[in-house]
Amino acid sequence: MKEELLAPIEKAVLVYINEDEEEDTVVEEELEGLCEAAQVEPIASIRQRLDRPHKGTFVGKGKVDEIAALAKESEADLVLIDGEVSGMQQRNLEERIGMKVVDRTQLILDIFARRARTREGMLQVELAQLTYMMPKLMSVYTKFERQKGGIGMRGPGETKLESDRRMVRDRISRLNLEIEEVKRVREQQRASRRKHPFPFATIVGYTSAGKSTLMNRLAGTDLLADAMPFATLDPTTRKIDLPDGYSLFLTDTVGFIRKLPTHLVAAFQSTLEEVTFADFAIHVVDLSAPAWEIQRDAVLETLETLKASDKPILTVFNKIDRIQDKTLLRKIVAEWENSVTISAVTGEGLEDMMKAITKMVQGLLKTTKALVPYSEAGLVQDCYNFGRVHKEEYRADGIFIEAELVSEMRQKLERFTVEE
Ligand SMILES: Nc1nc2c(ncn2[C@@H]2O[C@H](COP(=O)(O)OP(=O)(O)OP(=O)(O)O)[C@@H](O)[C@H]2O)c(=O)[nH]1
Ligand SMILES: [Mg+2]
Repeated sequence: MKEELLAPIEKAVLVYINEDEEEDTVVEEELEGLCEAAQVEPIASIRQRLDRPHKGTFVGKGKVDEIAALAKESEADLVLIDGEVSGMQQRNLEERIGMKVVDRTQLILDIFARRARTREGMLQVELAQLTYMMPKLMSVYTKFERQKGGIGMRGPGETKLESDRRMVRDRISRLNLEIEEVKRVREQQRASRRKHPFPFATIVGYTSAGKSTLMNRLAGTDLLADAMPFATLDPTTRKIDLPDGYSLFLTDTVGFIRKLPTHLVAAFQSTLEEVTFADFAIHVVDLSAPAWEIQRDAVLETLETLKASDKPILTVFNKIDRIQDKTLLRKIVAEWENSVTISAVTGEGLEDMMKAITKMVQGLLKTTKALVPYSEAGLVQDCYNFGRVHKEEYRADGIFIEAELVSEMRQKLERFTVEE
């Protein structure tokens, strides 16, 4: 954290390119939030409505001159383009503007680089940065990139960006191998969690929706909850207790954003796909965000990309302490299947949410009756640990047990099940 505070704040001219005027506020607020998280200070902005980027310079030629003038006049350190700029476009822009040019993808990668704490996180960030820089490295070696680091150049990959293409390619394949290894460990962890036949859920949602705040409330954790985007990068899993003796393993993980850069999705596959292994998802939506519908849909689209859209979803509309019009809440819950409204901060609505989660868990459990031999008494203990026991009787021919269990645990008991 310390070096972050010491890092110089870079001043930027922001270039907006969204076509739809109605999205202006959303797009502006989002880019400003990303800037804050990357310690970039927006000092001026300019806009061009682009239905598609210009081949050579991304924005139109006249606009490039305007940007150059504005950047010079405002004494900016860099120009930040709210889109994905190709290597050639970036080089052309930098030459004509006479300043470092960074795009939205680089900005997001930079934030991820700042946030990465675990080895897996760092490996994934470096892979994303290198695969993104690779085509650019080919010819894009401009004097600005050679000069110094800063936004778009930070992170574990920083020094490597100076090396030649072949070295970068070698590094990418080595990273892929290392990530494979980390992935294997993660899969083993998942498998061993599966040995504890618990229901699993993952909290998903747009960045800053309140996922970690909710996790802290439910699991008593002390995870960083912060207004800045991408406060959470690495997943955390905890067991939580639900009403009536049910329980659940819950994971808090990285947030999503509109147009999540494809390089990030590819590199962060193993973090992002945490949700694909869950029994169901808890989708947290920040109802106080003016663009909550756009955010909700962006999350649903990302779930589709991750092939997790067929999971059962409990939608949790959060931050209702900021909503004056309470009739709106009832309307939303009525319209949106399997949803609740809460405030993770005040605790309002949490009881209903717990009931809704318990119902999701109950949906995963089935009641099983079994007569377990005394030699296998450990299985009975498992029923207590991982399920909900209704009845236990010590009989001459074994322990009779009646319990609500997830399918993995039911399979373990299959040999001994009885009809009664
Ligand atoms: N008013 C209000 N603020 C909330 C509520 N829940 C979360 N917040 C605030 O929203 C901001 C983001 O919360 P986080 O819990 O970090 O959100 P997140 O979804 O984990 O975000 P990332 O990990 O960055 O993707 C913080 O400033 C929280 O204090 C709520 O119910 N009401
Ligand atoms: Mg978080």
